[in-house]
Amino acid sequence: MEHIRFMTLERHIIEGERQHPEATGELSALLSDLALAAKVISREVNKAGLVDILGFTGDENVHGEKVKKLDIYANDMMIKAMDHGGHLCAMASEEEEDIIHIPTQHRIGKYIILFDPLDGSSNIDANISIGTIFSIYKRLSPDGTPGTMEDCLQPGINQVAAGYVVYGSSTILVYTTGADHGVHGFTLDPSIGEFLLSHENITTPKKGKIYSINEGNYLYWHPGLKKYIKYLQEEDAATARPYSTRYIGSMVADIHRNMLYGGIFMYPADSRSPYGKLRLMYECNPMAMIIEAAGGRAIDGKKRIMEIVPTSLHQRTPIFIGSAEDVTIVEEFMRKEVNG
Ligand code: P6P
Repeated sequence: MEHIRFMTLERHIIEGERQHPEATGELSALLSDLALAAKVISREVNKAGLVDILGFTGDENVHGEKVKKLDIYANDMMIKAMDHGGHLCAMASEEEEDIIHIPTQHRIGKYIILFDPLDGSSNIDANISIGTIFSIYKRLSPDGTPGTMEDCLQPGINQVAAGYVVYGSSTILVYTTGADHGVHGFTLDPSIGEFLLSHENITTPKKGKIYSINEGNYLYWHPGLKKYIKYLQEEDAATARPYSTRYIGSMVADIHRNMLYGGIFMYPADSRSPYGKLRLMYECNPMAMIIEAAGGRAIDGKKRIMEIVPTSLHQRTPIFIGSAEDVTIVEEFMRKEVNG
């Protein structure tokens, strides 16, 4: 009988920690606290249609966007699950203007976490997959002191861990602690409340046949991008064209699918939004760490997402992310067009 590995997320984290001789167990404990938040958020997301937490709160978040109750709930759960574990010196959230300090009664740790508690929340009422995205760094400021904005504003190459949770037909948590330790996916079994290893060592195909972009913005795109999309729509069996277009409007779900099947997700800059829409620190950097660890690429159109030196917590960046060859082709289309 095939030996089924009953590997829980907690055991996987601890076994992964053993591969890091310098590990103190703090990162493992932090990831476990995160998993608890994901379980609680998953429970609420999966019953959102039944409980009166749908609909707009009437409030607006720091970006002036209408906020759904589940956004606030997810944000509160993330903070409550991690603010007392003693592993963090501060946090930052898409839902909060400034950094979130650790309450004075709790021990201050050596990590920083930045997160989007519920990305894609405009899809909640239509029961479309949404997600949580997180990015973890080691602090730069002296141990024992409150975390600082400088601790948060580190380039993506400094991340020590990154991951996301997709609340879809099932709840899957995907994380990496770096390319040399791979990307692993865990599916929540709600009957036992455990995330079980379901996708070990995820590697993304070098080239795919799917492209994901909001074509409604076509008029405003860079000319090289227009040419690239038309190129994907031409017929050429040797290069698997025409590609299929798949766009859920939920970054985590779109990128998760493309990482497994192959393909490219794009949220470009355009003439109306010079920096695109997606946030560098808690959307693009963590997704970039994961896709690179899975063998893919993530650029802003010119350079690696993870090499962008951040200047503000909520800054946006264009992003082209997915199968390495597909990202390289669109990069070439845009370079040629600029240089003529
Ligand atoms: P558009 C969801 O609101 C989100 O932040 C991402 O999850 C998603 O990829 C993107 O915005 C969709 O934006 O402009 O295509 O609706």
